[in-house]
Amino acid sequence: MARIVHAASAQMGPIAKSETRKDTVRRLVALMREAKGRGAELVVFTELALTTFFPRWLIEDEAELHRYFERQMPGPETQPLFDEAKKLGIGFYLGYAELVEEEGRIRRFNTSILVDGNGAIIGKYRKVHLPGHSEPQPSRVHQHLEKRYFEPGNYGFKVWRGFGGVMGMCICNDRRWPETYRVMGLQGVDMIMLGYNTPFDHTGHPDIDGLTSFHNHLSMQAGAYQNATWVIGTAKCGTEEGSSMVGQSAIIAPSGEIVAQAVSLEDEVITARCDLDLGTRYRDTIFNFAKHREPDAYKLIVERKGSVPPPEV
Ligand code: ING
Repeated sequence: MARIVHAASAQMGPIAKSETRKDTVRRLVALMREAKGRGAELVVFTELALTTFFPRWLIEDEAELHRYFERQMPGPETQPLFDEAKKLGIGFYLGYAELVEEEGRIRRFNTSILVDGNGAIIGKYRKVHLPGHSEPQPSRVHQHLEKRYFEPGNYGFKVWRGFGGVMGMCICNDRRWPETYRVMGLQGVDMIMLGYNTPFDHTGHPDIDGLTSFHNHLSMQAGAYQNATWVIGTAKCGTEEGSSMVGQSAIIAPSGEIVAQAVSLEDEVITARCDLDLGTRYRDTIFNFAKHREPDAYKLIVERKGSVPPPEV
């Protein structure tokens, strides 16, 4: 029997610094209801979906910084989203800033969860690839201080059974790294969900930043095709506190084709009928890892993180 998932991506327009959790949860509930009304059983929200993208600022007061974080999930302010999901019978991916006490210390992660149609959390992921800097950069109009506010994720890239298939998660910058998709691809993932906050001025090099939209879809389409998986990427977009961020939320098939794409820079729901067995057909042919990959040929002796010895001439 065909494994069909009716999925939605719920793009968010700007979240102002002044918006409360109540405000953002209200927007998320409205998007969830629209997704359900259009037949979706799963809706993918974005990265850090409960607040403005605060890593654009240097925040030196710890109490102020921690106001952007969730100490419980669900907590009193996010419980209405879980309640609505259970009432509607729809699952969701949600990105948020996580503050926990683990191993005897306060730890902060850029986190996402996967919640099933009964409102139960079935998966949790912590962002591995943190872009930007840990110290403010004098030359930048907007900072990008994820390395200052979050630790790299310590869960790796896992997959979970749900919605009739094998589900995976990542967050924003993770989508630019082939390893993200491959580690889940080697686990037989059928659908990878992710949210992103992607400013147009990240590097400060106009020739690179001018390709932000192209690189956004290139990363997700390549990851989908090369690992025979659906990819759903949901933006937080528009001009948020002066920072202009790319939209283009998309639902991408294992063929690499974009089957649905947002056209605004506001809250917008897009949907698609995702046949998970399309991925199976690619995994049985072109990307039959067991038949065609040569792991022994890929072994590199990497002496230090990120460095590869020069080729022997
Ligand atoms: N944001 C951006 C992202 O990876 C970025 C950072 C923007 C990197 C543009 C490269 C180019 O989409 C987050 N939050 O990771």
